[in-house]
Amino acid sequence: MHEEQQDLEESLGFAQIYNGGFFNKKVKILDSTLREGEQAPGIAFTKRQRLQIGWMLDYLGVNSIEISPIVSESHFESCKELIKAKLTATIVAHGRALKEDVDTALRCDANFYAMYHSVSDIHLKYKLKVTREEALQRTLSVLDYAKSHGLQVRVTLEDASRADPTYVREFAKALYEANVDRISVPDTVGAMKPSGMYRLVKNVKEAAPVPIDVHCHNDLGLSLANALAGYEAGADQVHTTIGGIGERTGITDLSQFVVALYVLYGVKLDIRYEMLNDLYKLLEEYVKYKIPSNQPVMGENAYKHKAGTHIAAILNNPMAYELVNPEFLGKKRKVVFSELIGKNGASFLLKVLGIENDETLAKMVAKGFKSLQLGDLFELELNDEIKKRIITLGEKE
Ligand code: HCA
Ligand code: CU
Repeated sequence: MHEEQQDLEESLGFAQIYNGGFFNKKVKILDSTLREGEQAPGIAFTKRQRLQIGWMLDYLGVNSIEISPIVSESHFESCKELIKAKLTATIVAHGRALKEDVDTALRCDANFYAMYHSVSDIHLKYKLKVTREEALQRTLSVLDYAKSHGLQVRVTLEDASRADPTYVREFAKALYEANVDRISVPDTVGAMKPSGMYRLVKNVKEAAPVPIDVHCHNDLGLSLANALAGYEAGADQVHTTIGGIGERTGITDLSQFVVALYVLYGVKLDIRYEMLNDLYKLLEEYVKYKIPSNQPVMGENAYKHKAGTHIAAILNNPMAYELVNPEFLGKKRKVVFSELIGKNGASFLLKVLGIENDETLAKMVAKGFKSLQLGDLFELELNDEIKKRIITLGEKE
């Protein structure tokens, strides 16, 4: 067994038994920061920023980068430039099921077009004002148009999660028979439980044996769980954005998905995990949007340890309170000194400062921290340099 995988098994312990072990099936990542991400309120990229994000995503190793050339002239040019850059990732031009949008994608020199058409009755009735039959015919005719112009085509069954399952099957089957290359199964308003997402993907897969994408919105905070359920059901590609940004509360977060896949499923993708931190910092710089500190995986607090008992344990083995080594993601482990420091934390601090100490002194310092009542006082990065300064560790609490 691979050494890293063994570490993972140790960090998961018996959780593996409840989780059912590793899955070991790779999956592709389509990042939609430049399309779905820009639909997030308050977020707009410049052309230079779109290119920079595209390059970084490509270097990170995502399989596809989605962008919509139909939004504006600036988006059109960004899409065209990204295609011209000949990145390793496929540039997916996203647009409506309209011939004019296919023409726009062609003018960008796109090879891959992703078009969306609603399939739920609520959308057909109130958004598009068409019947189910018209919706299908319209989509098939644009699919045919796009294919006849040499494009590879993905069709998104928008609002699939709220649509009639029988109609979804018919729609998917017709697309398959018309040679669609991929079908995207979105949970457009975040209406799925993980078990529901699993069944939805199975439903589409049974009707159309083509590669399936899943695109999960986070309206109830389930976008990661639902993307993983879709993956378990056999989806071949998952949509993500940096920071999970997107329309309303966004979609599955890129870092959370790839890290959950690694930790819980033992699946290491061909991506540069250690670059994730830089990528997230880049987003924060461009959008003046702070990744919330308690956000899983990339939040600032994710690898900070504060309670005295926790500090004592991680000094012996960080896995006691961490599933993943922060360095793996380009992040740092930190210790927070506060009134919760406890005698082990106090002893550690004294040693870092070069002060030999015994239990009495450590207890006095811990008491001093407690009586200050000033909350968090400072943080220290727990790196090898700091560790070297410590001679002995971890007296009993
Ligand atoms: C949208 C709809 C979409 C499309 C997803 C996809 C959704 O905002 O235009 O093409 O895979 O959530 O249904 O983002
Ligand atoms: Cu969406």
